[in-house]
Amino acid sequence: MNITELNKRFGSRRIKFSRGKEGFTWVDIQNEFGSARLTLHGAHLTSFIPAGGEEVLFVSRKSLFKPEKAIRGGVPVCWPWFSKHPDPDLPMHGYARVCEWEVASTSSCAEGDGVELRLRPENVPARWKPLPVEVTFQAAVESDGVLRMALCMLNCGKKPVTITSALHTYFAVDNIKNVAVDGLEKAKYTDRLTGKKHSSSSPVTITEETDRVYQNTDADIVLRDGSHTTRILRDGSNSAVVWNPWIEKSKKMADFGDREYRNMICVEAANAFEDGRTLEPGDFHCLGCTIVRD
Ligand code: TA6
Repeated sequence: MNITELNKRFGSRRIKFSRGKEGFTWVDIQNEFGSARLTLHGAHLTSFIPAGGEEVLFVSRKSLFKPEKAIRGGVPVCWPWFSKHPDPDLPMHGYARVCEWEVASTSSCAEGDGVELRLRPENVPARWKPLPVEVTFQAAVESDGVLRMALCMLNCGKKPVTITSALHTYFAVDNIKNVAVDGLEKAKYTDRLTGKKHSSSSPVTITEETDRVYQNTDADIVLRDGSHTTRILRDGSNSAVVWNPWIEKSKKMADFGDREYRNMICVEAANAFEDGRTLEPGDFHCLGCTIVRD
C-alpha cells in the first residue's frame, strides 16, 4: 500500500503515514498526550515524547536505516527468539526486527491514539525459517503521557511452539553515571558476561559493561536518571534485561558512537531463556510494556 492509500485507509488528524528518505514507511502519532514515531521496518518504535516533556528513547546517531539491519536504538522487537539462535545463519534476536510489517489497524479515542502492525509468517523470508505464528505490535500514546506497547502472538500452526522475546527498549539518559534501576532487587539474574547466577542485587548502577537477564520476575521497574524518573510496567513478561555496552563494546559496534554508552541504557520487558512461552496450537499471548515518565 502506498502512503496515500495508507493515510486514506488508516490515517487521521492524529495518525499520519510518510515515506522516509531511506525508503522506510513511518507512522507518526501526535496527540495532546505526546507523540511517538515508528516504522513498518521491524515495527520499530524510534521516538516517544510525552506532552511538554523530552525524548524518552535513545537512537544512535550512527544507526543504519537499512532493510537488512535493525535500527540501533528505540524499541527493537526481539522475536521469535531472544539473543542468539542455535543456527548461526538466523539473525540475532530473531527475524521480526528486520522484516517489513504491515498495518493491521489504527485506533483513536479520548484516551489516546494507537497503531497495530502485523507480521504474518508468509511475509517472512523463507531463509529465516518462519514459525507458523502471527505477531502484532501495538503502540499507543495515551492519557497522562503514557506509551503503551504490546507484542502479541498467535500460534497458527498444528504444533506447540516456544517463543522467547523482548521489547529491547533503549532509554535516553543525561549521564549514565547518575542512573539507577530499581525494582529488580529481589529477582535472580544471570550476568551474561560471566555466566554467573546471582540471587538478588541492590539497585542497578552502571560502572562497567552490564548485561543482566533477570528471570521469573514481573516486578515494576523504575529507571532513575538524575533529572527523570521513568516507570517501566510489564504484563505477560517474566524476564527483564538491563544492558549497557560501556566503553570497549561501544568501540566495537559500527552503528553506535564510542561515547554513546554515556547517554543510554536498555531496560527490556522480556521472556528470555527459561521464561520462554510455549504456545499450544491456537494459543495467544501478549508481552506488554507501559512506559510512564513522571
Ligand atoms: O539485551 C542485551 C543484548 O542481548 C546484549 O547481549 C547485546 O547483544 C544487545 O542485546 C544488543 O544486541 P544487538 O543484536 O541489537 O546488537
